[in-house]
Amino acid sequence: MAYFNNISNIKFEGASSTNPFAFKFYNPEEKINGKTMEEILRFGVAYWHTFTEDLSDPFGVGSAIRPWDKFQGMDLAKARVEAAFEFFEKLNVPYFCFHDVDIAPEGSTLSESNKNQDTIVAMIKEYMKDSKTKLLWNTVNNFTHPRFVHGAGSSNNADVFAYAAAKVKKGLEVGKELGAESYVFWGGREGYETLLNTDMKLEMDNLGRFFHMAKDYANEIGFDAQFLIEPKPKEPTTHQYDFDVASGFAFLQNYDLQDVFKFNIEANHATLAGHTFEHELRYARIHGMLGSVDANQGHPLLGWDTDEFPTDIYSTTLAMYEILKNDGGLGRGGLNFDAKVRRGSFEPEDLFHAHIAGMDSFAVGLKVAQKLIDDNVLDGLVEDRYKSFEDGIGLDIVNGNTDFHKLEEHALGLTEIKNESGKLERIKASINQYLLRAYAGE
Ligand code: XLS
Ligand code: NI
Ligand code: NI
Repeated sequence: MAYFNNISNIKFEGASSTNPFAFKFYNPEEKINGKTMEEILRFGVAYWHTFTEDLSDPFGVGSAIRPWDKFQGMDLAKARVEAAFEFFEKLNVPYFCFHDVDIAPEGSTLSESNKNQDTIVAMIKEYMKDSKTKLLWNTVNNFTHPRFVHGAGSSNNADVFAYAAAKVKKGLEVGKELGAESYVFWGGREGYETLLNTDMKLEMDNLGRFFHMAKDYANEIGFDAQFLIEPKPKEPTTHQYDFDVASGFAFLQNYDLQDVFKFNIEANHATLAGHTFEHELRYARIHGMLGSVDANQGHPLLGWDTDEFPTDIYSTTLAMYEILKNDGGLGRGGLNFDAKVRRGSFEPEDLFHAHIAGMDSFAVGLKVAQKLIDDNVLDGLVEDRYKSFEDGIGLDIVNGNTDFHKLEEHALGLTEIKNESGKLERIKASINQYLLRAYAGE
């Protein structure tokens, strides 16, 4: 059965196209520095926001009109799979991502839930045979159901800890069955609401144990996906244990998990943590921990994780700059649109417009970032800014050939300290120039 009858395959038509159902900048075959856009950007569709989401918000019920909503239960789950693969094909997207509960309804027992999942996973596997779209990552939802009210891997209740582990065990099996590139742990309720009733040390230790057992099981079944932690500072808890990349990295090192995990970095989580998207990408990149990206954006006037589709090309440019600079690019990760259409964009075709907007925005970002790198726009300035570490006392510092005695001696000998301009406005003007040149097709 077809669900998007009025929409045909989305093609690249170029910057001057007026067709709302065409890519203006994302040309999957176009090569950038020897690799195609499709290979570099590795776009993924988030199953939950696209096929399961009803667009409700804390003040309003769902508004989404979805042609598959006439079904219920397992029939609905099956209809969503049909719709999903039609959507993937029409959008020509290489990847998708899901949580266990996005694809199949939870049963009244764990074994019933597993059985429901088995049915849908088998169906997805069949569809994947005739589709180019592969599984970027899967995960399990250990946060929505009331049993997770006090957390999952960091719950005070050992039964809940066990239940969460059983769900992840199944998630790892499903990931292996469908050939997932990565496996995500988003700590939905891994944090606390108040310290007044919380044993923080035990909760964090347990979380560490949880991750080790997950890795052991993945090894046991031969599931070699890249494990990813997705930091978020708050929501739904007041404080999440994987607050941002820096605290997540400290956690991983404390529990000797730094070689097992990388980070899945979400733009909107970065801004909720008081960082820019590119800060989080840079922090992960310089530590060899950049694994994948949840591509979205927050609203500058709202404090909530609004998960908007990314359309800010300034931000996508700086993000792509970090990604291109990352050793191996996105590796086994990708750009997963963990993004939902606005509540007012409730028509099925809005799902296409939203993805086209996001894909075009990252394509622009990719092209501009590559130019900034090719023309040495930022690197040259940065290198120049740190040139004092290339010889003399600076080189001694960098090589570890100095100590406080020698540094004091150097300082005492200084008659004048000269700083130079950081040239921020010049840099920003250059970025604007490169963005506008991209529009002009230069
Ligand atoms: C929620 C998270 C979630 C993860 C997957 O804020 O972004 O959607 O990406 O569980
Ligand atoms: Ni996310
Ligand atoms: Ni999020």
